Amino acid sequence: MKTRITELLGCKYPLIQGGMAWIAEHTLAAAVSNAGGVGLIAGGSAPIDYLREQIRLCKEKTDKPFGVNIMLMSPNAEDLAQLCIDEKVSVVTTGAGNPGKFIPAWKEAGIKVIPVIPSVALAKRMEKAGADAVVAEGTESGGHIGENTTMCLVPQVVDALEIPVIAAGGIADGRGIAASFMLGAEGVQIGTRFLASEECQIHPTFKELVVKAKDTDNVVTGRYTGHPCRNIKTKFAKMLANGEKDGTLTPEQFEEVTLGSLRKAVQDGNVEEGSFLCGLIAGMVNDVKPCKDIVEEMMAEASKLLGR
Ligand code: TUI
Repeated sequence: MKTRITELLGCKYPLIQGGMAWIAEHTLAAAVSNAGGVGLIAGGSAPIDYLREQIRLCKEKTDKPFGVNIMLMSPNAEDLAQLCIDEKVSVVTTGAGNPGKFIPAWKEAGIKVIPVIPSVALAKRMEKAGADAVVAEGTESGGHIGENTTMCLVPQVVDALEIPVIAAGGIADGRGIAASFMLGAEGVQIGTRFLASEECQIHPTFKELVVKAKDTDNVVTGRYTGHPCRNIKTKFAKMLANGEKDGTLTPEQFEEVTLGSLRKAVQDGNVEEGSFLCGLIAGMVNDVKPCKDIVEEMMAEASKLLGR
């Protein structure tokens, strides 16, 4: 499956892994890259020394291209952006903001730049700013989300841009990949499916929640803070959603009780106080497998459906 994305990134398959904050570390990134996609290490709000080590460990595990996701709301974003240049990372994706001010330096360093965007307007700005491609991310995605759906957003972004578009949000098998190609995408970004991979280092309780989730076991919290996040519907997430709805939790209280909740989910599997960020497609993810099997099975299914 050759597209402008495989050409741009030098990978076998037009598939990149989601840059999941607190979750995507070098073991997962290297496994996805070794499987023929492009793995990503999440910068999140990590200290610079942690990310440097993760990049170096990833280089030891794979000679294939891999990247880093910069979460632009992080207070460390500037330092992490420079680290990607110093460590000669192949590709950077960005989330939760406008990466415009970093793009010239990344391009100068030969890094491929792929902003994740939730709207046509931002996609156009990113193309003008020199992005190599964009990820058009629908609201089906896990974590911090926009309002538009993958089905509606992807073709509109494809129509508006010259650069290639990667579809994201609600894709977890070959059917989703084939559908994305029908919408005009030339690649896919996949996060939730890789939560239930052997190489993903999240707490076993997190994996169990993903595998057991039904189609309705999912909820968006924090719309009123300006940072809506999609989660697995645990008791904690339901408490947040209800508190937001009935006004018993102020936005300030919301910020307070969710502080550190990503770490509590990922590292401790703490269902009482953790935020288990996860996409809407978890209902379709029913087993834990090696990344190689996940990637090969979904690409084979997509190829068959697309008649390639
Ligand atoms: O970034 C994501 N997903 C994320 S980031 C994250 S960590 C986090 N933790 C607490 C609060 C918020 C985030 C967890 N999941 N996906 C890509 C994405 N980017 N979704 C939406 C956006 C986005 C939103 C606004 C991109 C740009 C943007 O621009 C606003 C502007 O400046 O014009």
